Amino acid sequence: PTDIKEELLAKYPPKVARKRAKQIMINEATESEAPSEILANVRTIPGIITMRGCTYAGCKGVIMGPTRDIVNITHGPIGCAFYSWLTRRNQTDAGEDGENYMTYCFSTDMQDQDIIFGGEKKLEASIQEAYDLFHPKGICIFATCPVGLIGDDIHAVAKKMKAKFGDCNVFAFSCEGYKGVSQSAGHHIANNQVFTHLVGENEEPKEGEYKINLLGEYNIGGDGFEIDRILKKCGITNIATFSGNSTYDQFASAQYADLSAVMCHRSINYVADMLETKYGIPWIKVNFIGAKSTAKSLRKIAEYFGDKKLIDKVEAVIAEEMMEVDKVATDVRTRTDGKTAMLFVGGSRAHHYQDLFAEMGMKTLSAGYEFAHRDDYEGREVIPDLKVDADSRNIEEITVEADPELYNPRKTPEELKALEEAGYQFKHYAGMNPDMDKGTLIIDDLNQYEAEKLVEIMKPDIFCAGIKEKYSIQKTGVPMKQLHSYDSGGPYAGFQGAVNFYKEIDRLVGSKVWSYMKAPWQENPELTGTFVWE
Ligand code: CFM
Ligand code: HCA
Repeated sequence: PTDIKEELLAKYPPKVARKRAKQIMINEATESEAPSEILANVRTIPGIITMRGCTYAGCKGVIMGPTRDIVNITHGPIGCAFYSWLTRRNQTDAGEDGENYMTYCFSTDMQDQDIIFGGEKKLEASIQEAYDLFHPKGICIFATCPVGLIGDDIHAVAKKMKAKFGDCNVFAFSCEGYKGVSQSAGHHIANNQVFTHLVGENEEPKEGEYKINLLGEYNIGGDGFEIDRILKKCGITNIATFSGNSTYDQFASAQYADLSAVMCHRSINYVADMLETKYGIPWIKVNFIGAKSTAKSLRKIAEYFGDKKLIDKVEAVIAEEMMEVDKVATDVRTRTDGKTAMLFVGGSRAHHYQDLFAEMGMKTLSAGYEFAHRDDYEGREVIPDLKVDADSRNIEEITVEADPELYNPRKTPEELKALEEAGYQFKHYAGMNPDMDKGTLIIDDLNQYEAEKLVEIMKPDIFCAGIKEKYSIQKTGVPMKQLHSYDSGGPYAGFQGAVNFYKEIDRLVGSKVWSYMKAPWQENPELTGTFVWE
């Protein structure tokens, strides 16, 4: 691995190589020159073709995108709205009320004159138009880069319109694309505003047994539907999913859950903390990617409630569901055992999906996140040591206090202690690194050049990333699976999802088609371009 790391860095000028060296880690490295910590959540070096997206994408697309009954208006040039319109495969069930605005693309369509003279009036008119047409429960406003540069006060406009309507919650997000170093800043901006303006609004308590919130699950490819199916079968009530297949009312009722189960730690861990501080709801980390992880997560939820009825039900559901899972896993393993994978995805899937590959007997050679923070690699223990820089300081940390009426610790200190003494871990995430083999390569903010180089050197049986990586990897003759959009497949979460995944990966790594494929320049060397570094 040290040689591979050096080979990856060899092409860079010294200054770039020094910085990238801190973002490429040999797991549990003993070599003295290897860093014991990874550099993450820092700016991408200009000129490098990153896999990352922008802060607006993280806010409007990732967090707010999956909520169907809020009208999301992009304040900016039309491209920002158009290119973030239905590009994530977050599915939704429009429900009985049928209120679903996801299929619409709302934008103020800023023009040159709005940039010069200001866009607030146009924004106000757009909010009015959306309200008159749909009378939604909520309208959200998203700032794009030019809005921040010209200084439109989107929050003042939102406040004014909310007061004017009286029956529609209007609030805004200062999520200009450049606001942070990646999508991650956008998650934080979105979640802060949802917590401030929406969570807790519903004054009518939610009924149900074993009430949980599912945080950081976005229903990509129907993952949330499969998780909901399993939870329902176990008798667990899901009050609110943040934010897959969610509604305004779900966010507004989150204070009524008795446990927060966190899937994607990166995009939402601070909301779990805020729910605990304000309402007394404890949180645990779960993972529904992988059949074994799903079973483990269900058991963890059941253990929290500690009710024999639930514990027995969960065991019965696991036993029933695992029959099909085991049957398919045993079959595919005859072909997939010992094969290798690389995973480079946003901020949690590069970790979670290793469990699915492990169930198929496949090894992860190298993995990394686009924009996760050190705690997602090394575990939450490092949070107190995280360096605050100019970019992270730019993202607001909101102060939350116990709600004078609604704060209610769900467990007594004695109950919590008893659980912890039995090995139960609250607020715990050990990160990706401990789950990876010694000597594997962990790389933050991988780029186009390094992706191709890695594949060339290590020749994995499958490479997992996003759409920007897909075709360049396929041209190297290695099958590529998108773990963002699932290439139109899915769900991959839960038990049925695991079965879907095994079958698809089995087909992909077993296919002969890749070995027959030659890129034009491999057959006609004269088409090869050579870049000379001066
Ligand atoms: Fe969390 Fe996500 Fe992900 Fe993410 Fe994303 Fe996504 Fe992702 Mo694409 S919230 S960090 S910002 S699990 S959109 S549903 S697939 S990069 S690994
Ligand atoms: C985003 C969304 C994205 C992009 C996926 C991809 C998603 O980052 O804005 O690059 O293929 O999951 O849709 O992560």
